[in-house]
Amino acid sequence: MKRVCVLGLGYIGLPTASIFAMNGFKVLGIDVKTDIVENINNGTFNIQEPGLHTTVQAAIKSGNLKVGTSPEKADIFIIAVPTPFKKNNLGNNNIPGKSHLADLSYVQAAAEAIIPFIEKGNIIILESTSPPGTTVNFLIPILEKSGLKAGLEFFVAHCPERVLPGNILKEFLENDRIIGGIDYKSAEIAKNLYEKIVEGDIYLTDATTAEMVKLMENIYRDVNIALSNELAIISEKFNINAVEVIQLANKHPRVNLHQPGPGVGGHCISVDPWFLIEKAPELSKLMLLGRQINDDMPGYIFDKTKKLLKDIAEPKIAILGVSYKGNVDDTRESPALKICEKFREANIDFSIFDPHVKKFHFDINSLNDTLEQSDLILILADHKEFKNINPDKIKNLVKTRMVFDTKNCLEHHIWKNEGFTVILL
Ligand code: SAJ
Repeated sequence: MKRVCVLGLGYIGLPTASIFAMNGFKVLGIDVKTDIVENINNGTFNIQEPGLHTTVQAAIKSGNLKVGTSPEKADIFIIAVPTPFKKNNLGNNNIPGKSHLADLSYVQAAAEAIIPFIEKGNIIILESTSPPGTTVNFLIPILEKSGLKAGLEFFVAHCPERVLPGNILKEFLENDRIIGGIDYKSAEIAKNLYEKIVEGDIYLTDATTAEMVKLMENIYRDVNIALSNELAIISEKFNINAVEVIQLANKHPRVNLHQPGPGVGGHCISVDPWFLIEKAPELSKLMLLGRQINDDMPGYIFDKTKKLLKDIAEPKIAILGVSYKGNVDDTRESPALKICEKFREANIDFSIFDPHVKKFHFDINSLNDTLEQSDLILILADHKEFKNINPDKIKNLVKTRMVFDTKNCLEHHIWKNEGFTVILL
């Protein structure tokens, strides 16, 4: 039975470890945080992801998944730690390539932790999204401190994760995978491993190309969301509905405009473009502009909200949804946080309801408390629960019947029938 050691038990590492365990591998999952390990062992970990609790419990029950804080010898090491960015505070925030820098400290720590355990024939796989060149120029030198030679005595590949938060378990199995080896043999070994689990097709390439592929997938989305956000802002000038423009333009067989929104959040799409901008600042003009447009959206929502409320004395805003997108509890890089901070700075009263988020920088209240005496309902995440809010039931709770649906997720005709003014992006 092959032994797998997974480093990092977060959104990617924990499902990965559990799925390998459920497929007959002997898995040791490692996290540096003892509370994470304890919570996994007693079933109280707080990652909200459909099916994950059941899968983790079954994996532990099978005896194939153990979790702990220090690595052991294994045949396969999978590094699935976060690669966030660090904001540069040297005062040069506006210089492309200097403002946001990839933080590879978790990759470094994970790689250093396994040095004493690397043996001949092992394969080490980096799943974490990384700037181009990381596997070859950053990871290998650390691993070779083991005294063994990469490509000769042990093997290394980059297999970027591609799963969508909210649908991780399904996409883990079904999505095609890109495997970039530091050489052909490394790629082949990694492929033999993943094809035991993944139902999608597996494509082989070199490690740096695989890193670039992963970044471009998310950059493609970021730039296209920026395009639709720009369309939303331009549409306001012409007094037309951007959502309708998008729906109609997408009837063209080769057009796929994305959806505008209050900004791009999460730990992937709003972060990964910076990894490429950092490495090629003078060559990544469109990517940088896309990032800036999306990062400016919270400010636009704030300004537009203020305009909507300009005739109301001491208005109260009811904010619905503060996670970075619908049906997840994750608030990392959430545009809602920036919007709330702007309301606080401007001394505008607001209350928040979010059925998924337990912990946030501002208080989360009940739906009724949030809506009571409010002058504007501001939708910032498209949670499924919001579609079930019956405007007839809440119309007498609010003070002003006005809803700004930045995610275009309500049945607007029903709200209009109950006397609400509906504003879209
Ligand atoms: N968003 C829009 N308009 C859209 C689509 C999304 O404003 O048309 C916003 C969302 O509200 C959210 C952000 O963009 O704030 C990102 O959401 P998302 O659902 O597009 O993506 P993530 O960040 O949850 O997951 C992405 C996925 N990448 C792609 O779809 C190319 C996922 O497959 C990756 O595995 C993941 O990043 C990752 O870990 O890199």
